[in-house]
Amino acid sequence: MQRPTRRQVLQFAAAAPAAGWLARHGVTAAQEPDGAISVYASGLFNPRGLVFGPDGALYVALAGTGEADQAPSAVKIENGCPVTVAHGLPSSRGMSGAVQGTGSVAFLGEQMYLLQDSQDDRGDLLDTQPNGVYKVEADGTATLVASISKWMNENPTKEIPGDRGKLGETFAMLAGDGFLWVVESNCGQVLKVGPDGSITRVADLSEGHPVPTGCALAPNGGIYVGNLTDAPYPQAKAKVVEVAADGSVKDVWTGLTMVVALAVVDGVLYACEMSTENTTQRPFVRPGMGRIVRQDGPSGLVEVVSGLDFPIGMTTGPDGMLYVASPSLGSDGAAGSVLRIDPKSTYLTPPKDLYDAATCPGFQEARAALAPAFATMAAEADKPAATGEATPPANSVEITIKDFKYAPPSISIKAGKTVTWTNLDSVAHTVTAVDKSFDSGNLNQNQSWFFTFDKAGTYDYICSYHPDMKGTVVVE
Ligand SMILES: [Cu+2]
Repeated sequence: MQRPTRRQVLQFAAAAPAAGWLARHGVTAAQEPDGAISVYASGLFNPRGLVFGPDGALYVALAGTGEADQAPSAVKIENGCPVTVAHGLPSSRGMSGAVQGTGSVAFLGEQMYLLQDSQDDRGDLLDTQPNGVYKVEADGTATLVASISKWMNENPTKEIPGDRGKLGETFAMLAGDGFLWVVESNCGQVLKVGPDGSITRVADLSEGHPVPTGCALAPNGGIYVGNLTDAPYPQAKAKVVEVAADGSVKDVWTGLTMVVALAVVDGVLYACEMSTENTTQRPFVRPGMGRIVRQDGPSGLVEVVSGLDFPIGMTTGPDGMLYVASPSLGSDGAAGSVLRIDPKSTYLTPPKDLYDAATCPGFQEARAALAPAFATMAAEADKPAATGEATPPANSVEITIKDFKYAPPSISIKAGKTVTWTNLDSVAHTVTAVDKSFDSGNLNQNQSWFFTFDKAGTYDYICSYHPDMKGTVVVE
């Protein structure tokens, strides 16, 4: 099929800016050009970062099953299916139940490196298998090269987020010229890690908790870095910055949403958005709302493909195609895949039978099990916010939520009293009883929620997004 000219693409963009929307609402999209989107690999346990190795094969980091088992940490794709090349790094469950484990793979020459990204709160791993860079040995075991968890604790960023955990969130890794770039998401920083284990901070991106995520090489020795934003992942508030080799930072692409990965093809930037049009109700994201977009001006974009289920990793192949790993949520099994997508496409949507021919072990079964998990997620995200029309009694006890703290953190009240929490932070929080006896649900900025305590007792509560936020209500 002949490629549309740039003018035709622009005309189509002007005529049908909501093609993704049309597809989601059952309106048939135009015929997809043959080969514009296809399944390159399947049967993956929570695929994350991916890269083509020096042998020309695709390597994929796997977060695993969420259990401390022997699922592979990284695989090589052969004939569309995974072959284990590294194992032994932990897999665990992170915030919102998402599986976390090995997050990225990169090569310096022939040597393979993995970036471990266990759930930030796993302090028990600090001295044994911390987050950081590991070297893959000939027998497939992984040896620690640089503990980024430990280094972060000794070298804090300018701002420390309220949800700071003990390990950090080592989200993405990319091979530079003789060293590895690492993006740490929780505090927000770009690091250089040498094969000798040395760690240097190139840029401190901690201000305002942007949650930097995916990266791609930029011209002149720097990198592009996208950001996720904080919950509830608002529309068009994410961006891509360029971190130059000297550490200076400038915006290069704004107006994006929940960016998790970047790629450059023929000098043009592409962003992978994990989920768009997010809601204000946990888990905020819904399946089928992920997309790949192409830069079109400093704040402009053209949709390459929409309708993806939580895409999380993206790289370019030697063939100039985009390779996209998904889903990042919803499965503990082998439901993960890598799609091969023509970057020159516009307004693609995955055809319904896309996965029918994928036969890697465990894939079809795990994919069938995704449907109910996805349906639950979508229903939760679309539920109306917990805060209703009702107003608390006039003698309610007030607690504010500010700077990731409940103030006052501990109160004593008589049975029958009502407590009202008001979130003054720009990021969302919750008021969630540790024993699950009450839960505010999502509280956006300036939203309030109240609860009447009828029974004596000590009620410990946390923010379910930021479990380090703790409060106590003692009812006498
Ligand atoms: Cu919070």
